[in-house]
Amino acid sequence: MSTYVIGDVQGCFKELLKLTKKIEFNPLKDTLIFAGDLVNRGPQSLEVLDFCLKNKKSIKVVLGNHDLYLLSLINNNQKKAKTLSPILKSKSASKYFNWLVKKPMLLKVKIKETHETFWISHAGIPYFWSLTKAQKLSRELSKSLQNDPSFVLNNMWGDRPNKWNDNLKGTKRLRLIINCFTRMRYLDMQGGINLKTKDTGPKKELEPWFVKSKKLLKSSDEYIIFGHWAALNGKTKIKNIIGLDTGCVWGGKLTAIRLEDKKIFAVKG
Ligand SMILES: [Mn+2]
Repeated sequence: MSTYVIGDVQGCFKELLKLTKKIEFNPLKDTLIFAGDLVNRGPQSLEVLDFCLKNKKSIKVVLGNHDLYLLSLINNNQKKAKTLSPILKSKSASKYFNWLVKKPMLLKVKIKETHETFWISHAGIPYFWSLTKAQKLSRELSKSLQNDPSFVLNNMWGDRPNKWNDNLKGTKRLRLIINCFTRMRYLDMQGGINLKTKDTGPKKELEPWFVKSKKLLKSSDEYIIFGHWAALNGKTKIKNIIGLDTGCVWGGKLTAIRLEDKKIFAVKG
């Protein structure tokens, strides 16, 4: 019985199969947790979703920005969008929608054997929330997404506001929650999230979100795991904050971590 977290698959179905072979995934015993961005850009997004639905009892997912994009396209009945078109045109589009729309922004996973706790979200957890607050906000967002998907999916676009405040309401609130969980990479000097910059070269006025988020982890038994930021190639230089996006869709690797012993498994993209 093992629990694996897998980085951004982005429609790379062949690599996903190779990886599940490498870890000897047994759907009757093991759990796969996807760190978001199952779909888009890669060639076989539909096959990735079919794999997930086929094994849904042993699969957990947190939503990534590309997954939300897919939900918005299905919700608006759009049929064409480059690599997502086969899903949009499929008779099962609503089946994929109904499965994905129930997925959380954040997962908390406790491993019995080691007494370790892993907080998993696609982009990370910003320093201005506590872990408990992040969990509450993830639940709040999921509730809105399920009660009124059109409202959430049609109002999530945009980079503002970029600073948290407990009094935020309506679309501003849901947009910032979504952006923190699914798009965040850097913080600016005012402590807001900066959504423009991707590369990891030296920055004068920006710092990676995880530098400040170290303080959220109160013991060495707690970890944050995220995907989304391929340019990091998994490196945060912070022991308890683990990046899993190793850019499979860009010719890098698809990476998994086994939570019981934190062993890393990877296959070439
Ligand atoms: Mn992403």
